[in-house]
Amino acid sequence: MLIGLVGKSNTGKSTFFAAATLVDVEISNRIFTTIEPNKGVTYVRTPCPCGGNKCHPQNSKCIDGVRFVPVKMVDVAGLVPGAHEGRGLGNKFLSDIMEADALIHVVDISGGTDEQGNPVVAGNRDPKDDIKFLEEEIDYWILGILKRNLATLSKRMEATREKFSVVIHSQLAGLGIKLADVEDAMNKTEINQHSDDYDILKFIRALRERAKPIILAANKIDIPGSEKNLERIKDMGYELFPCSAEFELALRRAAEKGIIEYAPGGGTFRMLKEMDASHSKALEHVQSFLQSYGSTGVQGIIDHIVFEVLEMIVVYPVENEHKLSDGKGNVLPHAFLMKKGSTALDLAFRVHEDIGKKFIAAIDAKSGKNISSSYQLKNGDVISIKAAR
Ligand SMILES: Nc1nc2c(ncn2[C@@H]2O[C@H](COP(=O)(O)OP(=O)(O)OP(=O)(O)O)[C@@H](O)[C@H]2O)c(=O)[nH]1
Ligand SMILES: [Mg+2]
Repeated sequence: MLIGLVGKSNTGKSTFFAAATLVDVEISNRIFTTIEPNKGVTYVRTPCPCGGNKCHPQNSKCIDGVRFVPVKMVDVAGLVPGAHEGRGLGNKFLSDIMEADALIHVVDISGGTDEQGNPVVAGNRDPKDDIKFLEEEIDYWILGILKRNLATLSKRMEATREKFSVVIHSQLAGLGIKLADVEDAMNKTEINQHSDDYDILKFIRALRERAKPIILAANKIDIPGSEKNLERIKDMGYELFPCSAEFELALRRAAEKGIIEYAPGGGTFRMLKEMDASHSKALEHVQSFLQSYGSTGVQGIIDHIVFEVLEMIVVYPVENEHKLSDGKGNVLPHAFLMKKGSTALDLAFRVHEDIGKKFIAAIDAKSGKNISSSYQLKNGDVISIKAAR
């Protein structure tokens, strides 16, 4: 699972990335700070079936009964309108987010960056004007990829009698797009090998909406005036998720240094060490922000994209359904992210291909009941799979 951070330059993508992954990356108030992509690991939060009692995660973390499951994240260079015509850094680096399952479009909701990403006085730019261009740039980029070989592919199609959807799918294979996504978008828009750019773009839009969902992060909500912009743009029908990447980064770094106790996504923190006046004043400011907003919003956006938009659930395979452990006695060792609708058999294959092939039965460890191979997994299920030896 990979989440990509995209948007105009200077909106706070790298700050969001650093807050989410604690990877040290360059952050600055100038245009095109990031050129090469930053890659790291972030986590989604979900209640752990251990309920705060001792467990032994091997591929994730558990803090006080909250399981943090890893998800990859990539932060790329800023995109400017007209990138597909070569403006700014162009859109070649979009290939860095090619394999992302979903994208977070980071918008500067304070209106403090102009069209290109240069800093301006907050409120001087309408953030609404930054929302639409990104989808268009991504669509034109996909159009470029598709058209590059379309003529050759059409000939191949005539020769091999392959379906048009298969040909298109092979052309877009590097984008992590499934054949079912292509077929679905084709049914909605009816394109064929003779379609013009206008119709192909309609198809691409339908494809992108399904295969690369984008959610809008309204970043820099801590800056005065941002709230007004947020409400105004929400009233126009946009769904925006407010956040302050800067505050989340400050909290996570302070927690890392042992200055405060803070669980990512939490609504509060606890001071552990005395601080000088300016630092403790800054943290007081963050505390009062948390009191009004409930959280910085960063963790909530990551959780939303994985659980709601991508419809994933977390499932815990165990060997011993009584002790909820693996063969070595590790309690709840593995937490797997799986697509909603996955079955007990899918989980068996996920654990190991051999276990999938030799599947005999499965037990729902919470109820102790036998379940069939076609049982649809629920979020938080603890499942013991029995396979032939
Ligand atoms: N007030 C405030 N400032 C922020 C926030 N997030 C980022 N910033 C500031 O915005 C500026 C740009 O941040 P970056 O994270 O470097 O932005 P970027 O989108 O990665 O920029 P490029 O790499 O150039 O595309 C920096 O000065 C950050 O400190 C936030 O939530 N609140
Ligand atoms: Mg950056």
